[in-house]
Amino acid sequence: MKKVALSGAGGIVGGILRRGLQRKGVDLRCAGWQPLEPLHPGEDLVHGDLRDPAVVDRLLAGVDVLIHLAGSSVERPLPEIIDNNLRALYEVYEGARRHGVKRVVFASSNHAFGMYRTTDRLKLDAPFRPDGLYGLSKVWGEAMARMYWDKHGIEGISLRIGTAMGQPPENARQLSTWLGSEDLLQLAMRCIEAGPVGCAAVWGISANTRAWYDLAEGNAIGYAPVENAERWAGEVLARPDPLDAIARTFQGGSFASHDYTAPLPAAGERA
Ligand code: 15L
Repeated sequence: MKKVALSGAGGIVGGILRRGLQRKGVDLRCAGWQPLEPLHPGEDLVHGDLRDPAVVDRLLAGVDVLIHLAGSSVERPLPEIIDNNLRALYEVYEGARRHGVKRVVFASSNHAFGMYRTTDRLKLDAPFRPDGLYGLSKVWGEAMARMYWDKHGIEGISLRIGTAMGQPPENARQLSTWLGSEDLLQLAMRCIEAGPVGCAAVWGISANTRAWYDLAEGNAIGYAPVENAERWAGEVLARPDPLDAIARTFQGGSFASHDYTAPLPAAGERA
């Protein structure tokens, strides 16, 4: 049986996967920045700062697949993004080399594409258009996946996660970006179980009617979402939209409007 490590297990997405993957019988080691309360006696847990190679060694010894969620998950000042999302990821990949980890699943984000308009529809090979420093760090992460596959033969899957909060969509934007917990778990299981993938990217959203991404083109791991945010469209759209005009123009929402200084493009104007 494959040994799977999960970093960032103390976060929202991490918590859903920690419980869900163990329920499915995955042999899991979970890591958090802070010590994690065991879910059952003998749960395989580590904690610490992933910029420290000794912590990375404890996380990756004997591991076949790493699901790497750890890092800053929102827009933060540059030094924090560099430490948590660039340096820590580098240490994790170097640890993957030392320990012969076969596959790294990287939590990328829709924010690597957040400056596309909400009227745009994206394919998997769409050029990056990050909406801030956090989105930029995901471009770094996807490029690392590419390099460690090309130079070191470590398989990489970049999950371009939309909105996965373990709850129904809250606003109009999330009707496009939502990822339900059942689909999230299926996505993680496909990342563990899929045959050879080399270096691949997957849109991490549910089968949303209003998706901005082309799910019809398929993906290398056979992820086939079954949930759909549209189920909540009536109640979501009956509420006032909390997003401002800039956040409603770009796919990244409030990440795009944060520190935005250009003139707001007119509807239909090409950028
Ligand atoms: C993300 O990548 C963030 O980690 C999360 O906090 C949400 O903002 C999500 O994207 C989203 O776009 O809704």
